[in-house]
Amino acid sequence: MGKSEELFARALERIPGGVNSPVRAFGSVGLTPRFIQRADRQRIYDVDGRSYVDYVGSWGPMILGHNHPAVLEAVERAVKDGLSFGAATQQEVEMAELICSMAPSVEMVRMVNSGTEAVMSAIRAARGYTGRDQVIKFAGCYHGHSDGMLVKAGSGVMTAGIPDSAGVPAACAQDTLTATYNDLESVERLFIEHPNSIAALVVEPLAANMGVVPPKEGFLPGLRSLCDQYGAVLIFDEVITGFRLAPGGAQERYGVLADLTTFGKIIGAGMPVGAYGGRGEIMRLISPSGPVYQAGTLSGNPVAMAAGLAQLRWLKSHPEVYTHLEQLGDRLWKGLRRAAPENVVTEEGSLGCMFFSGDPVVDYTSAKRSDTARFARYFKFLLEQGIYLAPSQFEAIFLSDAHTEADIDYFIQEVSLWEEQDQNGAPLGCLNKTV
Ligand code: HOZ
Repeated sequence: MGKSEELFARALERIPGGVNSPVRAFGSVGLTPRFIQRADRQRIYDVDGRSYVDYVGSWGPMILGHNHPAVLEAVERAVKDGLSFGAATQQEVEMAELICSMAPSVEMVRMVNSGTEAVMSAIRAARGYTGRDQVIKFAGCYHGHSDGMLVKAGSGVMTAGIPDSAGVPAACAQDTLTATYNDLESVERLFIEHPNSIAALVVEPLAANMGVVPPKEGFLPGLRSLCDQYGAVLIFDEVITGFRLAPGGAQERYGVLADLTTFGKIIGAGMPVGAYGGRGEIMRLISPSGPVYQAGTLSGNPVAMAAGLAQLRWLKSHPEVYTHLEQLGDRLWKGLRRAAPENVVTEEGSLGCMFFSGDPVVDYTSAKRSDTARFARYFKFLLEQGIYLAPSQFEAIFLSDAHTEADIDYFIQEVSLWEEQDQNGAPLGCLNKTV
């Protein structure tokens, strides 16, 4: 038994499911999790001495790779000044100014501690602004684990095949209306049925929690018009796409502006951070300037702000990072299509994924058609060859500026090898190879 297995056995005794977040459990791929000891640039290292090229990047925030010198240096400096004050700081003002300068529709912003908190708070702001209760979300989009958002959610709940979480009061779930991603008619129907009671429509502008599902042409502008027509607040959940698809996120890339936007871990460069922001008219309703209450002792934590400021400043002043991410993405997505032509590769910039189904993937229903047993075999093979993907069909491959063309070519080569073996029903490669 390796050290990871030993730790997992111990963890199962004291932590539900042995993990602190379900997608880490490797349950859907029939394995036990690798316990990670350290990371550097594009690689992570487990407690058994194995190393992997990391395509999870802490689920997105490590866009510059692990241990970027500018981020590390900023954190080291901040730590010496104290870990938390629960008081106003200069860094959080600078962070708010920086976010507003990068995210096109954000005039004011409030820091929180996670993407879940950001979405929960943005929805409360939208309800306070409109005086309405109902919210539209899309099947397969994931907006964290607050009560109202656990309806046909993506990510871990989709991986576990849980359509609606236990423990969510019916009263909370009944204010959540579910539409079909990439299907404007399904949205319009809901607005027609509930013309005066929808406070907000929340959407991942590029869905990245049911695998990666890009918006069809016209979908996001259509959502913008419907929200304007019916007086609902358009919330873009950019926890995954923010500062990644472009310096101004999906809104810059697709040219559609939201009223409110939620951000997550990428702002903290790996530290626990989230934020929500948008039009001043709505954000001024947040306490203490308005009646919508939302608070947090650790919000705007100085060490997290130092890390995030360093990362966002780097991204803002180094546009070549985005060029590199596009080039790496282009190379990988094209290569995967060549290596496994009968599958579907969906992608946008530095985010993508492979579905094991021949049909186009445009929404929750088509995403769920993927052969997850095949995904599990692909995942296991790649893990054994030192390539670390998210252990679920319904998560994205995240590229970072620290990845190299050689990493990408290795990935493609191994997928080619796996594909050949899997098609021929041959045994998988050697177990536990250290790369
Ligand atoms: N759900 C997020 C990724 N799609 C974060 C991973 C997690 O839940 O731990």
